[in-house]
This record gives sequence, C-alpha cells and structure tokens, in this order.
Amino acid sequence: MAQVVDKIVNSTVGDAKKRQMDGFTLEQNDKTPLTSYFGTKIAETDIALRAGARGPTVLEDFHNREKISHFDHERIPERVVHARGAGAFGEFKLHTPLTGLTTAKILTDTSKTTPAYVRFSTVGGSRGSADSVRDPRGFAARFYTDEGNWDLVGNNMPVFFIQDAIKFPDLIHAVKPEPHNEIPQAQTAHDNAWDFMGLHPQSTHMQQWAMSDRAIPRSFRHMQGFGVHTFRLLDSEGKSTFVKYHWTPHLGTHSLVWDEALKLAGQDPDFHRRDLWDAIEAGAYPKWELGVQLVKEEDEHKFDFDLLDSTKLIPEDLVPVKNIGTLTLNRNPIDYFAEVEQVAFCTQHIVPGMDFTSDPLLAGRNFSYQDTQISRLGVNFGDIPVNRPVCPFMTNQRDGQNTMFSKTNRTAYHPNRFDALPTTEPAKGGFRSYPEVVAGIKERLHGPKFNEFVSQAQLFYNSMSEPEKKHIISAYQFELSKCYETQVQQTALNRINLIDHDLALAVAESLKDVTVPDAVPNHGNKSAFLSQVTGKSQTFTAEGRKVGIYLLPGYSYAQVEPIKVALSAAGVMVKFVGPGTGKIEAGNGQTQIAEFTFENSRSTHFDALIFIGGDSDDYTKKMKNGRLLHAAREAYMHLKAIAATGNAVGWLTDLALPGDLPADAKAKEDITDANGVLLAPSVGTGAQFSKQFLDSVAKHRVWDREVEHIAA
Ligand code: HDD
Repeated sequence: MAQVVDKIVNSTVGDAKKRQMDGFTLEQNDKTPLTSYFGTKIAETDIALRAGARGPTVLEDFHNREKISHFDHERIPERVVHARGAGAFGEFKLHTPLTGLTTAKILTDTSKTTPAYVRFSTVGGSRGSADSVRDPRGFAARFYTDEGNWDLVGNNMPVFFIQDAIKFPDLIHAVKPEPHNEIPQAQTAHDNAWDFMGLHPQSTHMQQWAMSDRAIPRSFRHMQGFGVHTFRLLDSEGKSTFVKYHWTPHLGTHSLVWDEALKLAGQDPDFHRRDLWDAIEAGAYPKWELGVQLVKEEDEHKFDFDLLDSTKLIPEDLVPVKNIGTLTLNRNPIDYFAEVEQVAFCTQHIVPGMDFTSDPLLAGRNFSYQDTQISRLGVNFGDIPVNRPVCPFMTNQRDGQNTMFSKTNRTAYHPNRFDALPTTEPAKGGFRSYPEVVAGIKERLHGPKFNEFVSQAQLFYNSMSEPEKKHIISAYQFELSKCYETQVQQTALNRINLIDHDLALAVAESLKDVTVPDAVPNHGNKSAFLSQVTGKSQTFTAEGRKVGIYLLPGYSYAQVEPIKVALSAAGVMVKFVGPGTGKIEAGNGQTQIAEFTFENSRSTHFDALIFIGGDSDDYTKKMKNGRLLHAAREAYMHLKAIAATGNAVGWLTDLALPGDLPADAKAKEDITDANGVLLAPSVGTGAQFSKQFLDSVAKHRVWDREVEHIAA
C-alpha cells in the first residue's frame, strides 16, 4: 500500500515534529554561493545587464527577471481576521488521563509527549498593526498527535460576540476599519463597531470581556485561553461527555493598563511578539495547564443557558476546571513566513475520541477555516511542513497547485482493485461521529435559551474588583466617545444600562448628548473566578517579569549586585538602562552592560523599575535627565513597582509624584514602602530589600495607587 510517511519521523528520538521539519530546512548562509532558484551560480546581483554603462537594461538578464518577478509575488493574502500574530513550537504532556471518557490517546496516555504549536494573535488589525491594541487575542493550539492533528482554535476570552456563524461576516465588516476610509486600524473605537454591538443583544456579554483588562494582556505568556465552544468526548462505546477546554498560564493572567497599551502601540508595536520570542530564547519557557470542564450527556439541559450558545460560559462555580496536562512552548520558528504565516488551523481538525456539538457558531467555523486556507495557501496547504501531521497519512486527494509529494499509489479512489485500499477501518481507530439523535423542522431558529443576553454580562461585571470596574468604565468612555454619531452612542448606552445602571451612568459622564435610561435590575450574582485581581485560580509571581535597572556612570556597584542576583534567582529578567548602550562604569571601577538607553526605551518596556544611587554626591545632578524623570512618573502612573536606592531616594522623593512620597525617607535608616514605591537610602539592596521588591513585582500592579487622579 502506498503511504506518505516521513522515514525520519519514524525514529523515536526527540520531538517528532522538529525532526520532520528539519528535513525541510534549507541551509542558506554566507558560505553558500549565490545561485539562481535552479542552481546556476550568479556572478553579479547588484547591477543589471545593460547595453553600455548608460544604455538600456536588457530583458535577457534572467537573474534580474527572476529576482524581481519572485519579489512581485512574495505576498499572500493576509488572514481575513487574526492577521497579526506570533507562533512557537513546544510540547504537551498529559498528567491526568481522562480514562473512560475518551479514546483519544492525547487525553488518556500519560506516557506520551505530544509535539505542539501555538499561534497567538490579535483579531481586527492587519498584519502590520500593533500588538497592544484593545482586542481579543487568538490562542490557536495544535497538537501533532499520533492519531492526527488536533487544532484547538480558541481565544483568550471564553465567549464570543455572536451565536451563529452566519453573522461572522457582519461582525467582522463592522469591527474592521470603516469601508470608506479604512480608519481606524486595529480598534473597535468607531461608529460601525458600536452600531453593530448596540444592535446585537447577543454581543452584550462579550462586550464586557472586550472592554475589560482581558483585551489588553500583559503578554501572550500571561493569557488564559479557551476553546469557547462546547465539544464532545467519546468513549469506546460511543458514549459522549460534553467538554469545554481552558488554558491557564503558569505565570498568572495579567494585563497592561490602558494608557500603557496605547503608548506601547507606538513605542514597541512588537511588544507581545518580542516578549514571547525573548522568553523562549532566554529559556524561560511559557507554560499553560490544559483544563477541562466536563458535563454529562444527561445534564445537558440543567443550566439556565444553552451549552450550544457560544456567548455563554459555564461558570467555574458550577462546574470546576480540572487540569489534565501541561503545554510548554520551547522553540521559536526558524522562518516566520514558512512556519507562522503558513500555519493553517482548522476547527474541524479533531481526532478519534472527540466530536463537535451542534453549536451553530462551530458549524460555520468548521466550513470557514478550510475554505480560507485554500485562498491563502492553496488546496495543498496540508503539504506545507508546519501543517503536516507526524503520523502516517494517506488520502485519495490528488493534484492541485504546489503538489509536494510524488505519491506512489496507482489508484486514487475507493474501493479499488488493490485490496480495496486505502482501508477505512472504524474498528482500528477510524474517526466516528457521535450518533446523536436529531429531528426537527428545517427552519431558521435557535433554542429558546439563546434569547437571554444579559445575565452573564452582569455576572462578569459584578465579579470585577473596583479597579477592574473602573477600567471597564474608562474603556467604554474611550470607545464610545470616539463615535461621531449620537444615535450609535445612545443605542450602545441603552445596552450598557441593561447590564448595570451605575455603569451606564458612569459611562455617560463622558458622553454629552446621551440620556441614561431608567434603572433595570441587576441580579447581583458574582463568580469567584472571573476577576484578575481577586479570582480564585489566579497566580501572582515575579517569575518571568522584566525589571529595568536604571543607572549612570558613577553608580554604586554595591547597590546593584545583590538585587541583580536576587532578581535573577527568582526568574526575573533583569535589563539595565543607561545613558548609552554598553559598559557603564560604577564608582568603584566595576562595570555593567546596559542593553537599553534612556532614549531607546520607555518605562512601558518593564514591569518594574529600580533607580540606583551613586557613590558621589553629584550623582543625583546627573539624574536630572528628562527621560529618567519621565520614566519614574510614567511607571508610577502605570501602577508599577518602583524602587530607589542610596541617594537616588532623594531624587525620587523630590519628583512630586501624585500621592506624595515621604520627603523624610532619604534620612531614614530603614526601607520605606510608600504605596509600592520602595525607598532604601542606606540599607543597600540586600535580602530584605530584595524580598520586599520581589513581593511588590509579584503583585503585578499597585492597585491602591489607582486614586482618582490617575487615569489607568
Ligand atoms: Fe475564527 C482565524 C478564533 C469564530 C473564521 N479564528 C481565527 C484564529 C483564531 C480564531 C485564534 C487565528 C488562527 C491562526 O492563528 O491562524 N474564531 C476564533 C474563535 C471564534 C471564532 C475563538 C469563536 C468562538 N472564526 C469564527 C467564525 C468564523 C471564523 C464564526 C467564520 C464563520 N477565523 C475565521 C477564518 C480565520 C479565522 C476566516 C482567518 C484565518 C484563518 O481562519 O485561518 O476562517
């Protein structure tokens, strides 16, 4: 029988996906002579063949033609949504098997390490847009299992804007830049987006998530992920259990503040891509727990929402998340286009032991992804190395543009005279659908529970901590005040009022021409799991954070070394910021390499900042640098942990930050903690200082500092 199998994959050593893809790596380096695409060595690539030094360029120059022509065709259509993203390879290791619930080996065999791949993305922006915009984030995971590729194409939010895939083109046409002038890029702060949301009650719950801090994650490493839909697991008898998938980051789920996100869009548009890339290069491999919420078939109707409705989540207070395995991302791609732009996720890529439900959003997705890959990558997108499974595969699909394999089978139909091959063997692990009993009248309808839109939006808002509620109010104010049309603002506000009257009143403060409707009851229920500040399954750790240590020539070496060692030991990435890159000399002649400068970085690049004092009295005069002052003020406003040591303490307390730092701190023996600003004038940066600073970094932000006059 003809089988398309990579011999290289059959070896059992190491990561099967890497070995498979190594076979497709083209060694190109400066020692390889330049050739044409077809191997002819090229002697000149900078000047085209011309009839005389000042004469016309001649068509005969095949190298010139090949070079320009290939360039002319370098682009493929960007993804119609989720165009901007970053991808990484890794592995998935199951630790808690779902024995008896599914036959899928990836969910039952704890001895197996499965190669994995994840692409994170924003949704609305085009390929060159900024990372830190307000938007849901894609969390598309692929498992290269022994039984085929399983793609879990989710987001960092557990619900969606719409209930039925037929609405997806409308949604995306509304949120993308407006059609007449293609403005604004990568944001929903415009009339069409809010017109759509105001007119679509089904978007009410997802709106809350999109206006919350979830839409401006600190990094991809600090995001939860969700499969969103209810899927099925199938056991060997074909019995089904409903399942929702969750990803929980080991580093906790944390966000930027809005002002920081806005600035980062200009200061480092690649902020999230770079963060992921740098972490993996530094060996700080991001990890997530894969969790499941399981619901028995017979319990399908026991909730006051429909499990088939993707605008609803199953509150963890009702069905706990059980963590079953760990995903680790440990390898950056070699070639972005080949391995990230060309990765083609499809929701219908599932493996035996799993199945879909009749969620109408999922049904449309199962058509759309395959379809879109054909226009992006061609019908043979499955042959592209990043997309190929690591298990043997054998199809009767033939031909088409860019066929990559010479397939050895002499028939491409079934059955055929060669032993009726390829075999289709349900008994030997062939995919079988859940034999769901379905009956109904063909009509354009959803189940009755699909018509309730407000309850879970209220649950979300009620569950937020005070700072998070404040951020939601500011987000609505920002977005709606960017709409030009009062009618759009009013319709959106009417919807917000259904969630919470006080929320509507607060949002309306920044909208002059709207009227807040009468109060509507809020059920008052909360979930213990939704807040990023107080949520039950939240993690707070300094690990993986980036701390900027600011110093100038003449700095105190003794104040740097202990904290540098303590931070590194806690898994913090320490970055030095100086007046220029390269060696900065301490008062005692020792040196420290600065990677960043006051000019090429901003406080937004770091989770926390330390200002180191100097060995001489005139050191603080040098600290009177506009960029340094701005960094301290900005980090303070962004609620970050800040510290000053030695004579930098006086410099910092003189800055008149809001919330007034104690002016006498510089004269004290002890460390002063003034609302997350650690002032250590004389004790150095030893164990006590390091502990206090690390605790402060782990808290993520100093929420108490978020007083009235700080717009976060
Ligand atoms: Fe989608 C891409 C997530 C609804 C149609 N979607 C895409 C990606 C993610 C999601 C993470 C990027 C994949 C990658 O990194 O390459 N989409 C979701 C989630 C949804 C959702 C969580 C709701 C639960 N999507 C959805 C619907 C449709 C699509 C209802 C169409 C009817 N999505 C697409 C697409 C994309 C896509 C047009 C663009 C590029 C691609 O597929 O590969 O087919």
